[in-house]
Amino acid sequence: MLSARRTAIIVASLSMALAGTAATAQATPKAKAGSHCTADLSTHKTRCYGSFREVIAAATGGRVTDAPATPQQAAKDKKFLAELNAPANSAAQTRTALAQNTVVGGILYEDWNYGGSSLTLTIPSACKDDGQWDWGYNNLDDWNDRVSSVIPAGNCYVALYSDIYYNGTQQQYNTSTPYVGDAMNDRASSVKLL
Ligand SMILES: [Ca+2]
Ligand SMILES: [Ca+2]
Repeated sequence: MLSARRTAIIVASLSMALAGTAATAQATPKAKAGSHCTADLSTHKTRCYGSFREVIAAATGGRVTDAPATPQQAAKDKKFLAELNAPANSAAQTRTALAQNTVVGGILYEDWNYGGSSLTLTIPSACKDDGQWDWGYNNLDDWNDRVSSVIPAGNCYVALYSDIYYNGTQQQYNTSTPYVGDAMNDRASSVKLL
């Protein structure tokens, strides 16, 4: 039988091995390519799913379950985009949306032309046309300096900022944008929906 001390050494070696793996992953920016996650803008919690379709099903509270298989297809699919932006079609869905933040406010993509990993921003209710900003994500954390394309949704415009807490240069995107432009590409550190 292993002594407690021997077990501790094995655990320590394993942790070191895992730490080594993490360091390698960090050194390789493409390690996370293809991950599809949601970020809840009122709690700042993120959650990742096996596919873009699963992200959209979760992000809409089960309202949109037939999203195109890839974000690239989704970006060009006008029927899907209309469905994504449609208001909840029953009072029960409206309540679910409010309880679970199941309105999509926008989608951020790692690569140009809606490629690579995606981050779907969820909000409790659609943006209002009042000239004020509605929702924000003051620190993109894992998504810092990665965004290359965006799709605004939920009656929101997406404003990207080059620094956290809405500092630095700012650019606003009012429609699906396959390339955020040289000035903002791989620079966004915070985002507002307005
Ligand atoms: Ca990028
Ligand atoms: Ca930045």
